[in-house]
Amino acid sequence: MSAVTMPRVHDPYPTRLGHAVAPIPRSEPTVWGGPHDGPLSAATLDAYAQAGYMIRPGTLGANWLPPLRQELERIGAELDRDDPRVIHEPGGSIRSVFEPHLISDLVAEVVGLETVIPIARQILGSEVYIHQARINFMPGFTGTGFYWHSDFETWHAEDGMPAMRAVSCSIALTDNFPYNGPLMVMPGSHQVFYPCVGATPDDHHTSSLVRQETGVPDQDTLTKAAAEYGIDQLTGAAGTAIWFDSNLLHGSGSNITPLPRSNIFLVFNSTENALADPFAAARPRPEYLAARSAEPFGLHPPAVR
Ligand code: 6CS
Ligand code: FE
Repeated sequence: MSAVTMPRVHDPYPTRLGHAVAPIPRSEPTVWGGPHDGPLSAATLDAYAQAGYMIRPGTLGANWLPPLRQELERIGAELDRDDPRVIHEPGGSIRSVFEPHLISDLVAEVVGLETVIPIARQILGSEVYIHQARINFMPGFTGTGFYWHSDFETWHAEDGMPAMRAVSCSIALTDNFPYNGPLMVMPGSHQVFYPCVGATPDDHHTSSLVRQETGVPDQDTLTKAAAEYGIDQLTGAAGTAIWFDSNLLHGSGSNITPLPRSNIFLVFNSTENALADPFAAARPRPEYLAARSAEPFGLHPPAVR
């Protein structure tokens, strides 16, 4: 038999196209587990499935915050300026650091907390692994936001994530006020996939993590989505987690206040949703942006030394 590449049978979520395509209804559930699979009640799971997000204050107790803030500063200071895992703001300050859970034991401990991993497993109804982790530092005065996007659109197109079976957990390390660039979401928008126009540029990830221009819905689409779903602004004290579906439309504005806004951002994917070849990019992104081994997190505790 000759070695031909078989075309993909059918992509339910086409994107990065040459022309506009109408929105596509989601074909899989938002919540995959039930009330007996973890700490969340049926009512909480229902509310999450409806809105596509939920807010969990006290995910990190107050005792965690000072050591974690210190750890973040240490990580930021210790990593090389040209380490690819470090993303800078246009003005030069650090915007994000990827793979913090592999750099810091303390951050790895956060992933395994009882207020974190059982929720990821319950929502996704399976074992889970970290698809992507980052620390976002939004400095005061100069922090820039993230334009409206669905994470799943990027993970599907550029990382080859097959289904919407991933959930993000953003844990605030500083207070989120309405005025320091907090997350904004369109509740309910996770039920629709918005195909985006424009092919993925080569090495897109070197620019998209500072300013995403490919893989974002056009203004007309966003106007209609905002009219249909409205916009919620998510504020809360340090230690609060925001859980949101991989396909929820979200973004944030800039932060010109003196108050920085930093968070630990963990993306859990189901071990049953392992990455394939990218659906709309020439090659997969690096491992620090999209882990390609779907080993369940925490099933094999490290051997006692
Ligand atoms: O690249 C990522 O994986 C994430 N970051 C951006 C700016 N957009 C897509 C996704 O949320
Ligand atoms: Fe995002």
